[in-house]
Amino acid sequence: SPSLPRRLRIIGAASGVGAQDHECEHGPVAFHRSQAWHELEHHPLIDWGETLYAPDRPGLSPLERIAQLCARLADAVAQARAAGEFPLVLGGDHSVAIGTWSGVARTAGEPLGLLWIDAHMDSHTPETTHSGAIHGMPLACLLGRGDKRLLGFGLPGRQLLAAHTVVLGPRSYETEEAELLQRLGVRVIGAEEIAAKGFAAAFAEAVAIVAAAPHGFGLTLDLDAFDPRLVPGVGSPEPDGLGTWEVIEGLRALARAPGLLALEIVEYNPDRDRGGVTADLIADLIAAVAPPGRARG
Ligand code: NNH
Ligand code: MN
Ligand code: MN
Ligand code: MN
Repeated sequence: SPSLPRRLRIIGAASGVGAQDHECEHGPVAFHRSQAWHELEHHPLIDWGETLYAPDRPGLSPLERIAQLCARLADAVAQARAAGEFPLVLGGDHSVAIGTWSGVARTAGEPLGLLWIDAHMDSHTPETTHSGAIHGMPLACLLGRGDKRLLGFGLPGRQLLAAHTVVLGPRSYETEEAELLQRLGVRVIGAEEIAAKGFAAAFAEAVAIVAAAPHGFGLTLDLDAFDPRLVPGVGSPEPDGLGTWEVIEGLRALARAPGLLALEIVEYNPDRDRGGVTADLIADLIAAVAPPGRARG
């Protein structure tokens, strides 16, 4: 049965410095100004909490800027949960996941399950990355592997239970990150497996694994998981990918799971959006997890 309606608090995390091009830093503000948000903002149980920015002081490295943003994001997420609200983080490049899930794990008091939907695996360490981009590393950080400056915002050690973490949808990755996930026992359901068994079956299998985590679980959705012909406004488009309707339907079902603690949607790049279709999708995804509420007026 559905858990009690909780207010959904959107927290923008306007970072682009974790990616090779920085355009995703405009994602949260562009969405906040979009027609799609304008139609959603009257929902009585959805509020825009705040938008956090990576500090811009000269002399800070990308990693230091991300570390400072993630520290503040972890606190903002923890505050939302302490206030009884359901945090929904909107990025920004995917490095912000380090802050989001550190904050959620801290309030849960134990490592979490996490469903990571992405065209990529985001499981490099500074030793294995080919690009140097920190948005290619956040899942490794949350599993306790990576630069120490990115590991201190949540629980000591790790924020996730590898046995209750699933990467769904990857179709572009490097062998080192695939090997790390395999070593740690993370289930990866790649694009080929999804094509073979169908999205609904793959999603159900992923949810069964993450929702079995004893202290709750989350979902992080990298918009590049979708087919860029349908969802062009992303930081790193990759050919092919998921359909939109199947994922919206999946989220509707997921929102009823009692253990779902937070949601994150990342890598929105408004500069590549066409006619606001990606902003429309973000609004549909938010509406899919929002508690039913009568619109005012
Ligand atoms: N694996 C690549 C890297 O390390 C791509 C990461 N890009 C993403 N991740 N958009 O979701 O840079
Ligand atoms: Mn509102
Ligand atoms: Mn990603
Ligand atoms: Mn990605």
